[in-house]
Amino acid sequence: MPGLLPAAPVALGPEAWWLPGFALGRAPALLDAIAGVLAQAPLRQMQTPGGRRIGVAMSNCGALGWTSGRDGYRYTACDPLSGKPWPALPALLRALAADAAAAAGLPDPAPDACLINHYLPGTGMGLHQDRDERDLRAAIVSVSLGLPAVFLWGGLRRHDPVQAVPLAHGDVVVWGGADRLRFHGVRRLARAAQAPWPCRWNLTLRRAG
Ligand code: MD6
Ligand code: FE
Repeated sequence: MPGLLPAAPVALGPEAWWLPGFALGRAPALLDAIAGVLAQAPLRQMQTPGGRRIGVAMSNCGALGWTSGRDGYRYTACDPLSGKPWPALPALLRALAADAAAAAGLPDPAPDACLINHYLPGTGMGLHQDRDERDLRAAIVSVSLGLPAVFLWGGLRRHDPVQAVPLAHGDVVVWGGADRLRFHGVRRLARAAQAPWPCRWNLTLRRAG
């Protein structure tokens, strides 16, 4: 029956892979893990350094968490809302990062940070590079759950052509090495979607420190 088994990996670059359905079997446990994290570090809307509110709501788990505010983008050991350390990185997420990197032929990134992004219909994320991490070669593992979204996959320069990648529930994208600084974003989620999900979750696992 087509559609039930994960499709074959799709190369997005020499060291970047789209792994359709890779996390499908772990999705219920991943959603439980997200709920556990958010009970300690709730979703919040951050501001850009320029003072605009980011539409996607965020939280973190792991030794370091990514934050944005008037003072810039940074990784912090504590949640600025509570003053307490971010919730621990669930073992399930560490294992998923190692397994997905292996499937992509890349070394285990041994993540110490997981950014949780929550998208409602009508929200998206502009083209950007992930460059706030100390080691810009360790791979990033990105997990999509819930509503589908079009991932915009660009090049190393902002105005390079962009490829549209239709990410579905359970898909994983892994990139490192030569592709680590590729521009990417998420097209605004459709409002119509009579999908079984109210929202989209994206987990990006990184080695930040
Ligand atoms: C998202 N992801 O898929 C947004 N960044 O919702 C990212 O910005 C991202 O998926 C770095 C690596 C993987 C990603
Ligand atoms: Fe990113």
